[in-house]
Amino acid sequence: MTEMITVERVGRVAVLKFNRPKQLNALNAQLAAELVETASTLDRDRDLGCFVLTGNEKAFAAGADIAEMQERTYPEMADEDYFSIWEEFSAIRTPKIAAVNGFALGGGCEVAMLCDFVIAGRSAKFGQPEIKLGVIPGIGGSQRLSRLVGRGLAMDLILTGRMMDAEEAKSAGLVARLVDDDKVLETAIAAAAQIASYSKSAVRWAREAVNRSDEVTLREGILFERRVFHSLFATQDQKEGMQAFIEKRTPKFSGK
Ligand code: DAK
Repeated sequence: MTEMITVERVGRVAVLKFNRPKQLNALNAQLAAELVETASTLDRDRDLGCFVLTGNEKAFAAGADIAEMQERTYPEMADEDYFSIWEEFSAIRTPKIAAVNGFALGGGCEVAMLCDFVIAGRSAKFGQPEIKLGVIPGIGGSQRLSRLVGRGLAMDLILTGRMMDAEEAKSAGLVARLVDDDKVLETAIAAAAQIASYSKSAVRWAREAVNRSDEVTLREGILFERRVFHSLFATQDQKEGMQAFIEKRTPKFSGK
C-alpha cells in the first residue's frame, strides 16, 4: 500500500485501488509512479495470477490531473516524456481487469482501456474530454479507443468530448461486462480469480497473442498463435490440463 494506491490480496488476485477520492482519482505523476512500482513488485510474485484495478463509487478516475499539468510548458512535458510511465503499466504481463464505477474520463478512460478488459457498473460514464481543455488524449486514447469502438465513434467522442454511458460503451465494445453498480468489484474479482486459477504460461501467452492482433497482419498473427500453441506442449500445465480433462477432475496447475 502507498499513499495513492491501496492493495488488497484476495487469494491469487491483487486489487489495486486508486486512493485520491477528493480529486475523483485524478491521475498525477505520483499516483502513476506508485501504481507502476506496486504492480511491478507484485508482478514478480509467482502466486499472483491477476490484477483488478478500481476506483470508488463516484469515479474510476476523472482523468489526468489538470491542476498538475496546467502550468507545464512544452519543453517540460516533452523532455520528461510526461505520462510515458503508463506504458510501463501496460507492459506488465500479469493480466489486469479494470473494474469501473462512476467517471472514467480522459486518462481514466485510457487507463481502463490499457487494462485487458473492462467490467463496468450501469452508472459508469466514459469519455475523452481533453478537447475541451485544449489538448488531446495523451495515454493512448486516440489509438486504443478507435481499435475498441471503431474509428467513427472514436472520432465522435474525441472531437466532441461528450460522455458515453455504460450501455453505449458496452454495445460499442469498450466494456466487456456490464453489471449492477454494487456488483462491479465482486464480478471483477471472480473473473480475476478464474483467470488466476489457470496455467500462468497459457494465460500470459493467450494475452500476448490477442494483443499481437493489434500490431501485425492476420497471417503473421495466426502464425504467431500457432507457434505459441505448439510451445505450450513443453509445459507440465498442458499435460496436467489435458490429463485432468480425461480423468474428469479439476486440473492442478503448477505454473511449470
Ligand atoms: N484533474 C484534477 N482535479 C479534478 C479532475 C481532474 N481531471 N477532475 C475532477 N477534479 C477535482 C475537481 O477540481 C474538484 O476539486 P475541488 O474543487 O473539490 O478541490 C473535485 O475533483 C470534484 O470534482 P467536481 O466538483 O468537478 O465534481 P462534479 O461531480 O461536479 O463533476 C466531473 C465531475 C468528472 C464531470 C468533473 O470533475 C470534470 O469534468 N472533471 C474533469 C474531467 C476531464 O476533463 N478529464 C480529462 C482531463 S485531461 C498528455 C496529454 C493529455 C493528457 C495527458 C497526457 N500527454 C501528451 C502525455 C490529458 C489527459 C486528461 O485526462
